[in-house]
Formats: sequence, C-alpha cells, structure tokens
Amino acid sequence: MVTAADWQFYHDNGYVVIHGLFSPEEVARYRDYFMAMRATGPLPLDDTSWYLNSGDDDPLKRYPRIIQSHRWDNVSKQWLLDPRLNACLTALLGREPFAVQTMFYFKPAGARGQALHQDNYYLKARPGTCMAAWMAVDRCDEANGCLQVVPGSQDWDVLCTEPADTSVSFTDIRVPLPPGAAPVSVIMEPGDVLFFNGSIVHGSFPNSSADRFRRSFIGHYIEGDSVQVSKGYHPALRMDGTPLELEASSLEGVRCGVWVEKDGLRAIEPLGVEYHGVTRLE
Ligand SMILES: O=C(O)CCC(=O)C(=O)O
Repeated sequence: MVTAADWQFYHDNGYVVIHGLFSPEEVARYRDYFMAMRATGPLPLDDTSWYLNSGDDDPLKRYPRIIQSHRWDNVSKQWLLDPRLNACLTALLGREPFAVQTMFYFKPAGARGQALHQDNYYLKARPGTCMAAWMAVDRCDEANGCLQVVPGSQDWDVLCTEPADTSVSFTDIRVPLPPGAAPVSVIMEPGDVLFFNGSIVHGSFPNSSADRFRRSFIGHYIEGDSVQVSKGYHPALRMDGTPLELEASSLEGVRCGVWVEKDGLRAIEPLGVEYHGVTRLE
C-alpha cells in the first residue's frame, strides 16, 4: 500500500497521500452513516464554543464536527483501527502506533476553515509525535476548502501561536511561518488518505463553493514508543483495540518556540509554555 516512492515522499516532506485506500462504495457508506448520526441531534463531546465569533447562521453550528465517536460507536472504532490504515501507519512510522482520536468534519458550503496549526500542540505526544490519517469523503479542492500543508515543517518544534483571522478560520490562533515557507493545497478524491505527522503545519481554506460539502474522517495516532499524551486523548488504544495506560501530560499548555535568526539561518528557539494563545515565559 505504501510504495518505496510514497515512503520517500513522506520522509522528505512530512506528508503523503495514499490514493484510493478506501473504495468509493465504502466512503459513501461512511458519508451516509455520519450524516444520519449528525441528524439525530446533540452527540457526546459536541462543543460549538469552538465556532467562535459567529452568529446563529454559522453553517458549522448546524454541522459541528463529531469528536471521539470511536469511544461509543463501533463503526468509528473499526475505521480507526482498520488494517489498511495500520499497514500504512506502520510502514511510515516504522512501528505500530496507538490510536487516540476520531473526528468527522462536515464543512458545509459557507463554512470557515481552520487556521494553520500543528497537531502536537494539542496532543502533546512524547517522546516522538502524533500522526494523522485524514480520509477525504468528498472531492476536496480549493473551492470547498481542501487541506493545506507546509512541506518540510515535519521537523519543526511546536511553535508559539499568533492570533488568526476568525472571519476565515473557526479557530482563533495560527502558527507564524518564516519567510519562504508556504502552504500547498492537497487535492483529494473520496477514499484517498493523507498521512502527516504532528509537527506538519496545516490548515484549510473556507468552503466557498455554492453547495458542496467537504467531509473528511480523521484518525489521530501517536508513535508506538510514546509514553505521554494530553489528558483528553485517553484511553489510547493499541491497534488490536485493547486500551492502554499512558501518562497524561502534566503541563497546562505546551512548550513552544519562536523563529529566530542564528548565523544567517532560521531556527526555532524555546520561549515558554503556551495555553490557548497566552505564553508564560520560562
Ligand atoms: O479538516 C480540516 O479542515 C482540518 C483538520 C485538521 O486540521 C486536523 O485533522 O488536524
């Protein structure tokens, strides 16, 4: 499933798309399943306070993302632990990971995107980092708000954030990019899966299409030698589905750094501990 060329691309760029990992029929079943689940009303862990600075007409309030459904829904759990995802993750990471999160994004027409961020800012997996498997459920392009990634950011430490433009992002913080670094769009077809590590800076455009959803089903994993992950991601699961005891990160926030210039080169220097946009210097 992961060819030598895929492996090389991932190690050079920090992300790779595996095309057609799930069939169009399977993806259509997931799409219909989660649309029906969303229509049943409020679900565990729904939290529309994420959708900041918006009125009642915010499309994201009608279609909030579904979070951690694998904890109570077997279809979600089976997908998170699917042997095809496990085979790709194991090939890319060099050993089997642990699974910690599912998210189903609906992103209807008119919805804002998500500002540039690094997943390990939230997951705080240690040692090592986390990894996403992001499955396109609809065709994803620039018009309906595809994902954007910053190639080469896979080796960056976690960066302290700056305020984001909440007219185009439902989150209010973003990662500052150094000169010369720029996101690229990842165009995907239903059933394609994008893998990227927890340092990769990524985000998405608003959905500016007239009437298309940009749905995606996302699994988050942590490397198989991690001993620690943020409190909200417990219990972690082994890929055979058995739960696993890990330490919860004791930090209220995350250690982050800032861009500095050293000997004519850009580097990230530790600054302090950030908790939701506020950094306490260390
Ligand atoms: O799907 C998106 O728009 C953003 C998803 C994301 O950033 C993530 O899975 O970490």
